[in-house]
Formats: sequence, C-alpha cells, structure tokens
Amino acid sequence: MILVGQYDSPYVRRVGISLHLLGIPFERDTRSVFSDADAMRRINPLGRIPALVLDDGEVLIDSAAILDHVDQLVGPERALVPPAGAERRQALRLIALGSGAVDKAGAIAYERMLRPADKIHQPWIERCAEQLASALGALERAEMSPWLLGKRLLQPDIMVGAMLGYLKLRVPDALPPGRYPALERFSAQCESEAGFAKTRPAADETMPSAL
Ligand SMILES: N[C@@H](CCC(=O)N[C@@H](CS)C(=O)NCC(=O)O)C(=O)O
Repeated sequence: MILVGQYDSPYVRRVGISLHLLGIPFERDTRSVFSDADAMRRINPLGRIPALVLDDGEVLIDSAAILDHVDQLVGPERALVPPAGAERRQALRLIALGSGAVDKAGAIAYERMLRPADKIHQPWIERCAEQLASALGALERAEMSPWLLGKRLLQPDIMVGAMLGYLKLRVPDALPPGRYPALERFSAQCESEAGFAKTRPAADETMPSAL
C-alpha cells in the first residue's frame, strides 16, 4: 500500500504512525497538494491528503476512513479504536478534540501563510485561537496514565500527539511555555515512540507562503 501525503500534515502523520505501530509495511508518495495539485486531484478529487492506495488500486481518502479500514485489517484485538461501549465513545471524543484542534490550528496557519499580508483577517485568527485554546485546556485536564485510555497507546494518543507536533511546527504561539505542562510531557512521551520518530516531517515537507 502507498500512503499519499507529506508528514507535516498531522492527518498523514497519524496514518503513518498507526501503520508503523501495527507493523503494516507501506510505501510513500510525498508529492505536495500545493505544487503537485493536479496529480493529487487524480488520486483524491478533493486534492487533499492523506490518501491510502491499496495493493489492488482502490484509493481510501480521509484519515478517519483510512484508519477505520486499518483497524478492520488487524481485527478487534489489535485495533487502535476500542470496538464498543464507553471506551469507544471516550476514544472518539478525544480524537474529535485532537482533530478539531488541528482544524483550528490549520485555519490559523493557512490564514497566515496563504493569504497576502493585507488580506489577513485578525478577528478570524483570534476566534480560531480561542477555540484551539479551549480544546487544549480540555485535553490538558484529561487523565493520562500513561496514555489517554490507560496502559496502551491507541488512536486518541496518536491523534493528540500528532496534533501537538503540528502546533509546534506551524502555530507555536498556541503553546506558550508552561501553559500546558501535562500536554508538554505527553508530547515528549509520544515523540519518544518509534512510530512518531519514523514520521517526523522532512525539511522539504513544507507549505508554500502566500499563494
Ligand atoms: N478530515 C481530513 C482532513 C485532511 C486535511 O485537512 N488535509 C490537509 C493537510 S493537513 C490538506 O490536504 N490540505 C490541502 C487543502 O485542503 O487544500 C482527514 O482527516 O484526512
């Protein structure tokens, strides 16, 4: 299978981390959604990443749908989202907080990096920053013992860890030193895992500035 997308995308990274963690071999297509937009739209009509090209050529899009397939491949014992009940609901809530935080951080990064300076709308950035801080506050108060759902590293940890890595890269002002001590420790714990280490964005995996 081929994972399409660059690791500066936390959505691509969370798929890469999950595949490494589960020991599923894969290749990479690291073309850019910006500089290779036409080619990327032939893979995913939305021109977004990640996509996962299966060995028979079928293309899965959207990290949640890709990871749903990966969980089915490995079966309920090894799946990274619990199969049912309160634990599954809690996992999905934590994943939603992590991916929602990425969406807000992404909106800030795109506003700052893709718009000409005179078209940047500061009130929109401030609204996104408040929503992002509120989500980070909720995650800061979450139990981590040592992972979000207990002893095993699961999809909520991967999503939140990838989100924190993305913030450090693209919106570092969202993580003022000392404001989120539990999340700082949690991020270091995630980044020391092999799957996180193998999926650090390369220097050329980056976004363009003003389109
Ligand atoms: N819900 C999607 C979000 C994917 C997404 O936002 N991808 C971004 C990179 S982080 C992208 O492709 N952006 C390019 C664009 O939308 O033009 C998922 O979970 O895969």
